[in-house]
Amino acid sequence: MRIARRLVLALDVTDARLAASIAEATRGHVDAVKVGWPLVLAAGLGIVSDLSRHGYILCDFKVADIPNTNRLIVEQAVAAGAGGIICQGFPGEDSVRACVDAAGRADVFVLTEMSHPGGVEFTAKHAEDFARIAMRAGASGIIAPATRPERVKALRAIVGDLLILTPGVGAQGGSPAAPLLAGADAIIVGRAIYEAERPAEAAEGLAREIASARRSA
Ligand code: OMP
Repeated sequence: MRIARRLVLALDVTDARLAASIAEATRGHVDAVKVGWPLVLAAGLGIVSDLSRHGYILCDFKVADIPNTNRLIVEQAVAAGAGGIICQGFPGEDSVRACVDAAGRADVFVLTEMSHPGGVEFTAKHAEDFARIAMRAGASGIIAPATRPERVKALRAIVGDLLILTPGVGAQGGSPAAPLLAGADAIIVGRAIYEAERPAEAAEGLAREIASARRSA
């Protein structure tokens, strides 16, 4: 993933046409569009192929199975046009490595600590281990919580120059600037953009906040 705008759109809408129009309207403001189960279950995997003609698609399938099944899932996502895939770290290093091997030139991002309140119950306790697995398995990056910038900082110390993408901005209460100042490469934003009356303006507003965070860094 090429980071320039430091913003990833989480396109969690369940209407293919709406998805296409929001992706198109916000294209100039985002580095990638994250497509997950809500949209793929509603519109089919073909939506990944359609959207990938216009930019980088990060398939958020939170792949979390035995190595062979992970491989099969990642192969399907890459064949559909995914530029990157999100997997879980908890199934272990062999499962993450299977994703990386199957991804080929596509990126694999390992989810570490989740951004929602329940993320502290289990994922926080093992987030550092998941980050180390990402390093050892050759992943491109990790997902870390924008809602807890201090955790982004701690995870940055582990992953060196791997990419860190941080969801939890806006609807989940995180600010755009804090995770970036803590060491994240980009923020992942869903509802604050796709539920806005004018998604392009919402993305533009975030871009401005990102730029001012950069200036104050
Ligand atoms: P909003 O809360 O609407 O901005 O969406 C956040 C997006 O990031 C959703 O697609 C979530 O599934 C995803 N996400 C989290 O919110 N928290 C996490 O810990 C991990 C993810 C993710 O893997 O992308």
